[in-house]
Amino acid sequence: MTTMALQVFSPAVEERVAFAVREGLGLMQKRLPPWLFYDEAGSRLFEEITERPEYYLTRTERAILAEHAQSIMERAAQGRRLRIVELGAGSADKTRLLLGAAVALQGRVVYEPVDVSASALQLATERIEREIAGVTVAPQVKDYTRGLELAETDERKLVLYIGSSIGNFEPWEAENLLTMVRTALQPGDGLLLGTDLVKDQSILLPAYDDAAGVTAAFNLNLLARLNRELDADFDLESFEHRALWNDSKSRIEMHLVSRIKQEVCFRGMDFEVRFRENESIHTENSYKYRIEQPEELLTKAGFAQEGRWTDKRGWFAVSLGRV
Ligand code: AVI
Repeated sequence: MTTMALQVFSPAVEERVAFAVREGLGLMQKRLPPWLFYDEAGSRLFEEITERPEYYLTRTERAILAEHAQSIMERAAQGRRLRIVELGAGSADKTRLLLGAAVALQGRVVYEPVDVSASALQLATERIEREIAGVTVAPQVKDYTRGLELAETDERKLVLYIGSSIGNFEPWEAENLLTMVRTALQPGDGLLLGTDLVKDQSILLPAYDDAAGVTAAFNLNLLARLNRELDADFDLESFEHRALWNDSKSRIEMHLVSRIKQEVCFRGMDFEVRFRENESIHTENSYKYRIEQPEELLTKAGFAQEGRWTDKRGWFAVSLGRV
């Protein structure tokens, strides 16, 4: 049995899922939080999304890191030895570029990925230790959104928060999260932040509604998770995936829309929910930033922006903030 399976069936996780359902599906605009996407199947589907041709984010950020990893590391280190912490490490794929650059700069590096998924961390640890000589992995199984504790070390810390995960938070939550990260750091430490930038809807929308239907499967998997974990009876065929661009909020929204009027029963928690035809559950926001906004966000959280790297098309930005 994998550690992920242990986590899914632990009472704490189940209670959190049940709480999110009761709270979110009782609202006028029904909502479910995006962390619910990431069970084992959902994490796999997300990895698949990142390989879809329409999902430009991962490719674009990877290209920025491939081109600038060395200067990013030099700028972050400023002559000191770095220790690299990554929030929400997942499969830690793009991180390898940065770790390679850190090893080239200082010979060896300690890498501390922080993630709620023990199985994802285990995979990342094995792969990185096997593939990059000079990296020592010190994984931390933790939900970083609920607090961050970092060991005091002589090294300068660089926290990686890449992949535009910050965009899945409301602006006020994003500011609180980065402020919390800053308070866990010492003066001189840094934060490397990846943010997706505003662009034409003709690019944005397909990224969240790919032709192969992987994003649709990712969204609908959330209902399959509730069926399994809370003994709900969602008929997945009677819901459809919808992605839309909310211009006034500068975000992509993902919804699950009920094709019919129906009632869904959560037998595991004595709870029922009614849906009108075309009524939606809002499952995710993905904020897209104007080029000046990452710096504003860093500043509000108490960092000074020290560097910014973008791709030629200006689709994605990687920013370095310093405490
Ligand atoms: C994890 N996060 C940055 C992704 C995004 O683009 O907002 C999640 C995602 N949702 C649909 N596709 C990818």
